[in-house]
Amino acid sequence: MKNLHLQNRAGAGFESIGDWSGGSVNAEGRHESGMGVAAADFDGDGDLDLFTTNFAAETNTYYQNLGAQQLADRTAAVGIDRHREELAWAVSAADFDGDGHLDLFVANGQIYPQVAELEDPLDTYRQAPRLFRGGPGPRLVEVPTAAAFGEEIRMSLRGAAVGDLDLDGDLDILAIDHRRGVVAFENRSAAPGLLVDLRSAGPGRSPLHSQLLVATDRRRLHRTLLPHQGYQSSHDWRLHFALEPGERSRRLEIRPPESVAKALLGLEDLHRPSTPLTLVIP
Ligand SMILES: [Ca+2]
Ligand SMILES: [Ca+2]
Ligand SMILES: [Ca+2]
Ligand SMILES: [Ca+2]
Repeated sequence: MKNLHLQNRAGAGFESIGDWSGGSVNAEGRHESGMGVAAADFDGDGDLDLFTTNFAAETNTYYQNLGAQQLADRTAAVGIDRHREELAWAVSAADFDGDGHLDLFVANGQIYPQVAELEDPLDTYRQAPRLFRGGPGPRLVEVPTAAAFGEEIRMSLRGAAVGDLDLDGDLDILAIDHRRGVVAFENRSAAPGLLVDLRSAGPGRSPLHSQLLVATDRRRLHRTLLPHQGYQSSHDWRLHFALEPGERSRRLEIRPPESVAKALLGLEDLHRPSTPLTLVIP
């Protein structure tokens, strides 16, 4: 079934644009069986790119946002065109190892326990979750399961929420296993970042969809407050930033969704592990 890419016509409803935006099919022109979706500025140009998870026998798909409502399937270019046999659900693009580059977490698990009777080593009910590490280039490099999760785990995961559970500045994961219930993955990367807690001044207003930009001496990092994504999950509302070694932050800028107004804040050094920074949007 094709993905729906809907453009908001600002009070005039939504227009389905996936047939010409490129978002309704993959690079092979095929419709996929979408399960979850994550939006983040993966390529660092300021707009939101998309990761979709798909059913067994399909890849997960990365759509790079080219601007002008055009999406390009760059799945193979970023290196996630593997593990087609896995059935994926939740997905999150976040900087789990705190090196300044977005990584990717994918929760996997079959829906049919009967696949165990097939005795096919590739088609199993319990499957490994996957963690891919981002870098300065576009490639995502898979972290071996035992290195990523401490052991060769196999689960049947569904939803997953990402947030700093233990308040040490790095992002942990709470996932739902279909049989075992909640599973917590504590992040032990020991590379904390800064968490920014956006609040709105006054009742009836929300910081949702606000964008935070951190300008450093090397680049510009964008994070958008979109906590409701992945698969049936809601993440930590605090936005997480981490920088490369030696990188220095220069400025933090808030872009509320409903206006072009900007709030500027000078920021000396995001490398300081600190309590979350609370910012109130005027
Ligand atoms: Ca982008
Ligand atoms: Ca990273
Ligand atoms: Ca943590
Ligand atoms: Ca930790």
